[in-house]
Amino acid sequence: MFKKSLVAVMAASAIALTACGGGGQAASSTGGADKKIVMGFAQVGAESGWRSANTKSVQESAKEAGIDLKFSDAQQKQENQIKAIRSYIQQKVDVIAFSPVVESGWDTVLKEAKDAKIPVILTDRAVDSADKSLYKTFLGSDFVLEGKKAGEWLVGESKAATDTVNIVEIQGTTGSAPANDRKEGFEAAIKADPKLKIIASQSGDFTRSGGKQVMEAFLKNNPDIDVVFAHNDDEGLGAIEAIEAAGKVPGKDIKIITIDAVKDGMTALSAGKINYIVECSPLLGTQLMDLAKKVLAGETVPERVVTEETTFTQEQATKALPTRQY
Ligand code: GZL
Repeated sequence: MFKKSLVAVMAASAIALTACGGGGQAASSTGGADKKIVMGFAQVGAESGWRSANTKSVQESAKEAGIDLKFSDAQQKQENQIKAIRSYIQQKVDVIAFSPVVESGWDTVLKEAKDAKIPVILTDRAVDSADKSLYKTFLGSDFVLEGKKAGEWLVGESKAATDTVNIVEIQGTTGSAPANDRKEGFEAAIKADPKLKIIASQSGDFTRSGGKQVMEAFLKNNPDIDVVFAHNDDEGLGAIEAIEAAGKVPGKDIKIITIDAVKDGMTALSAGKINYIVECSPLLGTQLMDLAKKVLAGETVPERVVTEETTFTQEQATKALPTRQY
């Protein structure tokens, strides 16, 4: 009886060890030769169509790459992301990847990962840590360029205007890299035309409800709005609801520029309710898994990997919609 139960206990603990993944330590039944990479991924939340598409891309790519993915949703709270990263460190995963909800406040937990010899990959959003050794690479869009593209389109559209063009800005999550950088790029671009004026700017937290609430307030306090610059499609879609409720025609009475190019945004663009969308691709999963494998194989990876993306007018959106992946 005793002998049997001892064997059972030993077998169980071997399975537990393998399942935990390793940070390189856990043994596998074949001595590590075919040990699956274990990745801990701390996602921002599920705040927008973009985020859902990004989560799908990460999860599907992990499966295709044969990587065991541990996934957490922080409901857009930094403390939840930090908790998740700490739990991945305790579980001794092989690699940690995350999209920092805001730019600041990461040095301590990233140092803990470094001390535990677990490499970290930033995906989608950046951190403002001065110590670049805290992460292996940052894979994501150039948000300043995205804001610049949005501003440049408006400069082109406003050439014939004689009066001031009143712009309201619905910003993304306060303190996030996309919100900071898109604002910077847009403001730099519209400097080219002194007629273009941002008369109000407030965060809609990258959500549709946030965009609607902010736009309702803008409409109440500013009788003469010409343009909305929304930091993502979801805020722009919320703004459309508020504009229509106020009896105005979105895309005509008030022009709308957004960033992302998710299906719902592209549908509104194709219908003429949005006037221009700057693409921000959420399909980062395949590149993320490739980078993780390279990092764990000890290969050098670029400090920065910028994702490819384009822009869409109404006509281009109508053409692109049928084959859009997200
Ligand atoms: C940008 C990403 C932003 C999207 C939003 O890479 O972080 O967060 O633009 C999303 O839709 O919520």
